[in-house]
Amino acid sequence: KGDSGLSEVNLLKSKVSALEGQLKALQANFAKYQKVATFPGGRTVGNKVFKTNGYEGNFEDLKQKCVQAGGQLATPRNAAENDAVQKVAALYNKSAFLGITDLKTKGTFKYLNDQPITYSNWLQGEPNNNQGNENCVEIFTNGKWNDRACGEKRLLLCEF
Ligand code: 293
Ligand code: CA
Repeated sequence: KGDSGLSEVNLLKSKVSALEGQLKALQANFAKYQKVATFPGGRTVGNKVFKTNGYEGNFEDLKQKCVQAGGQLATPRNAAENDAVQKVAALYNKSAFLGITDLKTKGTFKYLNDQPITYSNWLQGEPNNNQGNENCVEIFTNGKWNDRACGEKRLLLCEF
């Protein structure tokens, strides 16, 4: 099995070489589509893409539109993600609704998967549940958060 072992190694070498070429081409093409995805109203943080299309609607409308597109409402889970969402909102000079509410557990804000939030960036004095009717969260163009009535219209900003 000396000879057949060698040719098997050579076969594998050529297959690895072909895969290396395919991977390089795929990486270049992926880099191109990352640019497409983020121009002009998008930002990436790691593998997450945040994107708006400029549409405005109430919370339920925006939530549905993100899911329809294969994503969900933007849900910044750390300062880097919050910065990215802030930059997209600032591009349009509009506040956006986040994927966070206290609709099910009044007073405790949770992600749309019902887990309690582990990162927040509330403006001083927020959340204040103004008029007892603020169960959604808007992010201002400065990146700070405010609880706001879910029926208000805000910028669509999804994550993928
Ligand atoms: C009140 C007091 C304001 C505050 C506002 C928002 C509404 O009107 O200072 O900016 O509530 O919290 O969401
Ligand atoms: Ca508020």
